[in-house]
Amino acid sequence: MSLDRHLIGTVPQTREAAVLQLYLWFPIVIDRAVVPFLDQEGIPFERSMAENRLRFELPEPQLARMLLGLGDRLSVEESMAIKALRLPPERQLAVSDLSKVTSLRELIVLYRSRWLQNLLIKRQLTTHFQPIVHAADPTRLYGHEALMRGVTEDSTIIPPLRLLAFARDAQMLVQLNQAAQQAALMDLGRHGLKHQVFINFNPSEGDDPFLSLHMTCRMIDELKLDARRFVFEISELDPIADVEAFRELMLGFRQAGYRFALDDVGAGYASLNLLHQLQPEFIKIDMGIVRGVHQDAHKAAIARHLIGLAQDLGIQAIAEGVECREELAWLQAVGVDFIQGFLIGRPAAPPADPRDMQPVLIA
Ligand code: G
Ligand code: MN
Repeated sequence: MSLDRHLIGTVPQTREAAVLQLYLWFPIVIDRAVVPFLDQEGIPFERSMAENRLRFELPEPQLARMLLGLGDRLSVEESMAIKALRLPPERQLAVSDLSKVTSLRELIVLYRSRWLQNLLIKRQLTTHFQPIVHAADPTRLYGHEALMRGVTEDSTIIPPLRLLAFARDAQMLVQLNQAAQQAALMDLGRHGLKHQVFINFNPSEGDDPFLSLHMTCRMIDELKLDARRFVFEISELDPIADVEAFRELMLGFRQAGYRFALDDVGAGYASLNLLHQLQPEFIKIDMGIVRGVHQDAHKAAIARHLIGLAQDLGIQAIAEGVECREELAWLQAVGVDFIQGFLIGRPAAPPADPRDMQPVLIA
């Protein structure tokens, strides 16, 4: 498939010696978080107190695991302050090597990119689907939100935030999102889902915000799926560079039958502007406002006004993160259109059927 070639074509090939030496120099004292981690993981190292330096001689896979672990434990600032040098095994450190010293941060980014490239090449992405139901009858399914997950060889599920953080570091957001959207379309068929599909889409990735969307729509065409089933969720957590251009591009997709939702409304800073600028077909009210809405006068006022605003503008409102019956009852009374949340079903593959929830929802 053409999309595959695009994906793999962008992955640089690398070849490394089996064992590498690594030097790490610490700015003042060797970070107290680092040594306990190395001990706990049983990673051998040689320590020079005089130079505030650690030296490792590790097989590359172990080196990679260590660098990923350090990446999780150190802040960006900390890893930038630590100097790093990789050398072939048994090579003595020479003055000429000093020009090759980088920061530990650079090495972490390099190994994070490799890890992510490997995941994409092996297609270790899967999709969990979370039901979105009609508020007036929560046993009636309206559609599903497709949520990306990584899945490693030993079936460990990797949360999307980790994948996105690695992809941002590696400047691979476009590839990751495209692969996730591709996986979502395949998984949709695998589970025989027939309703609406909400797909997350991040407009601030890469140079062309619509590149991955174009690819996804081409695949929807190729799979002979109905464009009117698809809603693209625009996250407003990252600012959109050129809203005017963005809105014009949306037009083409709308003419083909696609619809848009503004995601996380209430959590960002520009949602009200984006409402009139982008005129989405749906808003998704952020779970920060929804959770406990029945017992918090401020959240209640905000939610009521957002839902009223949506109604005035002819936009359908989806409440996200509904976890208890009291929240559901409050939202039904105020007239929200759709409900999503753990009360109805967690993201899962295959997704829970809301008809099985009847006793909980009606009691
Ligand atoms: O921002 P976005 O709408 O894409 O967020 C969806 C995320 O919210 C998913 O990762 C999902 O696991 C999580 N989520 C969905 N429903 C609930 C809920 O009822 N409670 C909590 N705490 N998280 C939820
Ligand atoms: Mn979303």
